[in-house]
Parts: sequence; C-alpha cells; structure tokens
Amino acid sequence: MKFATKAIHAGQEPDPATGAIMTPIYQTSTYVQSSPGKHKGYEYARTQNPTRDALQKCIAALENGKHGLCFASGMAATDSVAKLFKPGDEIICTNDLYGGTYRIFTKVYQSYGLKFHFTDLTKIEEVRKLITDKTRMIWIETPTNPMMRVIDIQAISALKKGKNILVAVDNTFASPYIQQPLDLGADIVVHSATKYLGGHSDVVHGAIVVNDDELLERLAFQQNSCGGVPGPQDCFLVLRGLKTLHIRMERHSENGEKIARYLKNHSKVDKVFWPGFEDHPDHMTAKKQMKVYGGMLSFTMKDDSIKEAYKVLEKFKVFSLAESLGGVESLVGHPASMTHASIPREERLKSGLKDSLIRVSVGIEDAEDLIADMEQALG
Ligand code: P1T
Repeated sequence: MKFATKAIHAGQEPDPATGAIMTPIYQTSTYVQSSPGKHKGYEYARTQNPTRDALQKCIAALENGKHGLCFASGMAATDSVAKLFKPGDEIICTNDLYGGTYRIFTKVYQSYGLKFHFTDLTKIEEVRKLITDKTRMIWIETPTNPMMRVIDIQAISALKKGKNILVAVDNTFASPYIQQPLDLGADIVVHSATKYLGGHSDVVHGAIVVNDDELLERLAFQQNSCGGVPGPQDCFLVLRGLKTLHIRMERHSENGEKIARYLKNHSKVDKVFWPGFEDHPDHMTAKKQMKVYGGMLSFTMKDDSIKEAYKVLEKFKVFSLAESLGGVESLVGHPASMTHASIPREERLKSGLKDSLIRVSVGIEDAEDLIADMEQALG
C-alpha cells in the first residue's frame, strides 16, 4: 500500500463488535477473563489496549517498520530507548538537538553511568573516530532542532557495520512522510507524536518503531514495566491526525519554502536555516533523503541581540509565540530562552544557536497571511 492509503487504513479494521468504521476509544483499564489467563488477548490496559494497538500498527506501517510502540510523550519514548543500555556504555549524539533530549541524557542517564559524546554528526570521519568498543548507540536528530542541520542517515548507519551499535533517529521534525530512517539503515525511529503525527497541538504523545523482533521485545518490556503509556483518547487523537499527515506535510513544506524565501530577502534578517536552500551546508544530503523540506526553519537577525529577537516575537498576530511545533497553526519560538534553555549557553553556541535565533513552525494557513504577519512583526 502507498503512504496515503496506509495513513488512513493501516492497523484499522471496522470494530469487530459493532462495525464502527473509526477505531473506538477503548476507555477501560482492564478486561474480563473467563478463567484465570483465559481472555481475548487483552488483560490490563498498561500492557495492551485496542486503540493503542491500531495506532502502533499505523505508525509502524508509515515508517515502513515492523513494530510500533506508543508512549505518553516523546520524552517517555526516548527514555525507553536509553534504558536499553547499562553503565559504561557510550552513546554518540548530535550536538544540536531538542533541549529536553540533551537534559534527559546529561541530567538523568549520565548519573546512571551512560557516557554521551555530543558531536557534529554531519562530519562522518569525526564520528568514526569517536567509536570505541564501548559505543552502543548513535543518536541522530534530523533535521536538527533548532539549527536545521541535516544528518546523512545512510552514512551514519554504515558506521555500525559489524559492530554492536544501534542507530536511533528522532524523526520528529521530518515525519515519515518526508523520510523513513529504517529504510536508510537505522534500527530505531523515535517520535514526539505531539508534533506532526498528531498535527493539531491537542495531545502529548510519543512513539518508537523498529524492525528487529528482539529489540521490540526489549522495548515492549520497558513500556510495560515502566508504564509510560498513553491513554486511549490520546491514541485516538493521534490516529485521527495521521489520516491527513500526507496532505498536511505537503502544505507545511510549501508554506515553509515561501516563508524561508521571504525571510532570505528581508533586509533585517541575517541568516535563514532551511534545508531546501541550495546553499544550505547539507542541501545535498537533504535532497537525497528528504521527499520535501518540511515546515520548520529558523533565522537570525542582523541586529544580533536578544532584545531585538524579543521585540519581533512580541509583535506576531497570526503566528503564536509558543513552545512546540508541527501543528496546523503557525508558531514562533525563542530556543535560547524556551525549548533549549536547558543546554548551557557555551554548548548552544558551539552548534550555532545564537541568542537572537528565532524558530518557526510554519503551519498550513494561507501563506499570504503568514507573510503579511512576518512583514509587520519584522517591520
Ligand atoms: O514533548 P514531547 O512529546 O515529550 O517530545 C520531546 C521531543 C523529542 N524530540 C524532538 C525533536 C522534539 O522537538 C521534542 C519536543 N520539542 C518541543 C517541545 C519543541 O518545541 O522543540
């Protein structure tokens, strides 16, 4: 089946009890047993829930993967991946990434004995030098949050050949409509489904997709043992969001391109970071692995002061100033004081995240209205 058909049908049969076309919200914590251990495949809702099952199958199908697992948030999904490792294990990780991921790695898992190397994953030879016999995972986020660097998933995945290393890709910024990391050699895909998968800024949710049966077993064990599972209502909302993912991503990308090109020609703007530009440092990688370039971008101002950034951010009327991204509505954010405040300033500057950087999640409104709002905010 092609993507658009899978987005609407994968994992979803009319409800066997009633024929309901849409997967019901199975709002139950437990299931009846006719005799101890004798049941219809469902015992307790932390372990299984039919609404969650449908969603897990649908996300897996969209990622061209075999198995999906859903979590209460993107961070709960990342947490389950980190729990695969033991003290002494080393993880190589992109140095430009969501602040919350940096925080859980450095403030939670470092104290449990995992060692993290944050580095520029676009420099493949530098990554190769960091690999030791203790390396167990390479963590990719691409495009990166918020500098919009694009990491070559295939080239990084080639580095693990013959070694006991997993490659995990946080596919939140792209969504499976734009890129499918498992097809490029990755072992694990992670999502903050709060973003494009849900698509309407009305749910916090996470997901993992893998192909390997043993890896699924280990992750499902974490999911059930630690219990960071989503409720059935939230699964329903993400399942509904997925049905329009392909259409939304096309419009996010079209609008993203229009805003990026508008900003590039603006006299007050210094640099615009959007992977569709031919002069973007990773454009060739983006062209190779991304179907379209998406609706995320960031930019710096010629007046590189935090005051100037705040002045612009306070003026938006159609764009809302808020954390998060990937919803139908356009958002702007200030990473240094919002989503990436948990990364020390000197670390942020290493990946180019200046104090004046503004991040934009371009929604699917009319592009003319969005450009007019940019114009008045920058003016
Ligand atoms: O918020 P949550 O669903 O737990 O997802 C965390 C997360 C994981 N990975 C990436 C790439 C993310 O961007 C996020 C969350 N990010 C924001 C809230 C943000 O505004 O960047």
